[in-house]
Amino acid sequence: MNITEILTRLGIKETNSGTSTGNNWLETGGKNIVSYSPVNGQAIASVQVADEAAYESVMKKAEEAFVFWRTVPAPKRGEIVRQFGDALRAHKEDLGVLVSYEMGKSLQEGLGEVQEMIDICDFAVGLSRQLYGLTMHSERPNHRMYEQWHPMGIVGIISAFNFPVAVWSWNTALAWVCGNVCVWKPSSKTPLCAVACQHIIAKVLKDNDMPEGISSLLVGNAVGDKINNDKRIPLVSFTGSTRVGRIVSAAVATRFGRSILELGGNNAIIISKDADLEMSIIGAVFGAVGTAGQRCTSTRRLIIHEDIYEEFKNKLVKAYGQLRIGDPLDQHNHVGPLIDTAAVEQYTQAIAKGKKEGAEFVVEGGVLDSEAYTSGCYVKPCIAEVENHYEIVQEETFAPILYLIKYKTLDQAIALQNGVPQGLSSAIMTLNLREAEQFLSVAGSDCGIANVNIGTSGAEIGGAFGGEKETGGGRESGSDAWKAYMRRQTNTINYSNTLPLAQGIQFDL
Ligand code: UN1
Repeated sequence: MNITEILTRLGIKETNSGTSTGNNWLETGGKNIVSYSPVNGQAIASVQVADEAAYESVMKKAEEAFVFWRTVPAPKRGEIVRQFGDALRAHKEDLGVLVSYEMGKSLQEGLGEVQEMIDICDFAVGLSRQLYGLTMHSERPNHRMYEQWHPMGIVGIISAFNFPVAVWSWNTALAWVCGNVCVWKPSSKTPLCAVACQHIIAKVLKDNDMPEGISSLLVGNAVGDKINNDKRIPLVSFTGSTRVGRIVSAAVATRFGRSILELGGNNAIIISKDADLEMSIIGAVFGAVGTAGQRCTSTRRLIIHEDIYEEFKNKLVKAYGQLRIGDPLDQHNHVGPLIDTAAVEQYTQAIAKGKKEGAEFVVEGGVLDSEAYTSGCYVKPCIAEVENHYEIVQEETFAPILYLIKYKTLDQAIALQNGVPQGLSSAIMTLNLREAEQFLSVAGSDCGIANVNIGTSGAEIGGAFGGEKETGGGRESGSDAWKAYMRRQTNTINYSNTLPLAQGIQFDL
C-alpha cells in the first residue's frame, strides 16, 4: 500500500487549500495546519485554514447556489447524489485507507465508514422521490388543505474527527435532495479526509455543470463560531461533545436557528443471565474497543447479572488478552491508536480518577511506548469494576475503558442503564422474550437507540440516528430524519365562491 499514491489519487497535495465552493479552491490568508497520522506520527500534508474573507466568499456563493438549487426538481437532485454514490464506490478503497491513516481506526472500519456514505447516498436517491406531505380534510366546504416541505437554505455541518467522512455524508446527502446547499466545517484533526471528499463531490457537480456553492468546505476552528452565529444559516448540524454542543445549541437558538445535535453517549449493554454469552462477548468487545473506544456509540458500561458475572468477566478478560494493538492498516490488528496525545492524556487521567474513586481494574490500562508505537497514541484497552454513580462512570471518556457493574433484577439493570446524563445507544443481550420486550417498552431504555442481541455501536443508516438527554435530541440519516432539513408549510385553498371562516365564526359586512 503506497500512501503517497493514494493521496495523489484523492487529489491531496503537500499543501492544500481548506476553502472550497466546489471545484474552486480559494487561497486564503489563513495559517496552515499540518495533519499528523496517529498511526506513526508522520506529517501527512497540510491544509490552509479559512480566514474571514474566505468565509464570506463561501457564504456568498452558497446563497447564490441555493436560489438555483431549490428549483432543481428533487429527483434531479437525487440523480446528482446517485452519481456521488458511484464516485464513492470508485474511491472506496483509497478513501477507506485515508480515513484509517488520518484518523487511526482499523482499515475494516475505515472501509465501513465509506460504505455508510454509499448507503446513505442510495437512501437519499430513493428519498428524492418521496418527500411526502400529508393531505388533510378541511372543516370548510370546497376547501383543500395540505402540507408541503420546502428546503431551509444553507445547512452548516460541523463534524467530528471520529467519523471524518460518514457523518458529513448523512447530513449532506439528505440536505441536498431536500434542496439545501451545504457548508462543511470538518474537525481540524482530520482535514484531509474532508479535502478528499470535497474533491470527489466537486467533480460530480462539475461534470453536471452545476454552479459553485452547492457543496462548500471551510477548514479551521474559528469557522464553527461563525456558522453558529450566522443568520444566513437556518440549520446547523453539530456532532461533537456535550460541552461544545451546549455552546452551539445556545448560539443557534438565540438567533432562532435550528440545530441537529449529536453529542456524547454513555452506552451500556445489559448482559442477562439468559444471554448467549459467546455472542455477548463479541458484541461487548467490538463495542468497547472498536475505533479504540472513540465512537459516540462505543460500549462504555456492561451491566451484568450477578449469576453470570464472574463467568462473563473471566471470558472478557481472556478475550482482551487476545486483542492485537497496532497499525490499523495491518488487518491482523484489532485496535489502532487514539486520535492524538491529548486523547491519550484524557485516557490516563480517566484511569487515575477512576482508581481514586474506587475502580478495580481487572485488565490494566497503560500507554504503549515501545518502538512499534512511535506516535505515542497507542493505549491498552482496559476493564474496571465500578459503581454506576462514580463521577468518571457518569462521564464520556473517548477511549477504550470499559466499566463493569453487577445487577440482580432487570428493573435495577434498566435503572442503571438509564442512570447517566447521556441517552444515545443501549442494548440488552438476552434470549428471554419478556426481558427483551421490557427493555424496549416505555419503562425500558430511555435512549435514542435500543438493541436486542446486538451491541451499542454499528447502527445501520436506515434508522434515525441520535439520542436523548445530553446527547442532544437530534436525529440524522434514515427514517424521516429528512424532515429536519426542510420547513413545513401548511396550505389551505378555498375554491368555493364564499369565504367561510374556520371555527364557524360569523363576520358579515
Ligand atoms: C459516531 O460515533 O459519531 O452506529 C457515529 C455507529 C456508526 C455511527 C457512529 N454507524 O457506530
